[in-house]
Amino acid sequence: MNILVTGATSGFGEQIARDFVATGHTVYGTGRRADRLAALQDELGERFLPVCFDVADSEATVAALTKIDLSAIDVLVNNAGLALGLEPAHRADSTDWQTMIDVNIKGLVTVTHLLLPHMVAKNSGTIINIGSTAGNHPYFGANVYGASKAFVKQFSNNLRADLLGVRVRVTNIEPGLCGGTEFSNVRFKGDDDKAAAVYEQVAYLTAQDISNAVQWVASLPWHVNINSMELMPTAQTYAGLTVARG
Ligand code: NDP
Ligand code: 8X3
Repeated sequence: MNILVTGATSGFGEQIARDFVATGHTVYGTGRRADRLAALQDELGERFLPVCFDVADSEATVAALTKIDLSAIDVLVNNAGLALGLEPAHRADSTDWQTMIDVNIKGLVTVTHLLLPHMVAKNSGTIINIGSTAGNHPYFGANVYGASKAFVKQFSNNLRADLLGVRVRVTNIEPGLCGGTEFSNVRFKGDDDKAAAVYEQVAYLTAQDISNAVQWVASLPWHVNINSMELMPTAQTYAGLTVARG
């Protein structure tokens, strides 16, 4: 199969790319960091094909992706995304909010809009979106990040509705706390100590766990559609409805 993985320069996307290549597939891996993509190609060989662009820039996204044969893509993994900040909404940075909307929502929509007509035309394809538990459960400081992942969830559901009668599958994977990626380093803008503290003494999910879920979803026979899959570390559970006293 030919797989397009956005955000393949680190974390989930890099592991997903590695695992698809290891199982004999061809991966088009995207990201802004050309050096990371080139290093991955050196390591993985000709079945890893770098496509470098900023998914927040819709013109750049269209220009980069229309250079490849989109009709050949069997699986799209919409993984590129980020959280910025963990402040309550009234103290959050407006630019951070815009960036999360640009990448997590607009970027994902732009890539999907490019790929979907090709999948429908050949009556075959799988779209795997990387949502989050943050799209299902509110938590302190998640404001626009969580809302962007709620968008991804409902967009996935609505794609399923529109694709009735077509052999194109859509899955929303919704991970909880997952360490070993750059997610918190990005969220805390390079404050690596603060990022590391998030994962202290917790048996968190890993990029391998998420890649395993993606590989499984993609490997199922065409008549099986996993609508959504929420994964949490056993050590994590629902936050509960907290109250303020006094
Ligand atoms: P990483 O920060 O390790 O990876 C994020 C990837 O997204 C990178 O490859 C990055 O590439 C890419 N990306 C970010 N912004 C852009 C952009 N503007 N244009 C192109 N690519 C971009 O994080 P994770 O692997 O942890 O996260 C991957 C996805 O999983 C995200 O959507 C995240 O929201 C989601 N998620 C993460 C969880 C976690 O706990 N880690 C849990 C639930 C969901 P580059 O910087 O080179 O552009
Ligand atoms: C990433 C998981 O809990 O930081 O989406 O929102 S969380």
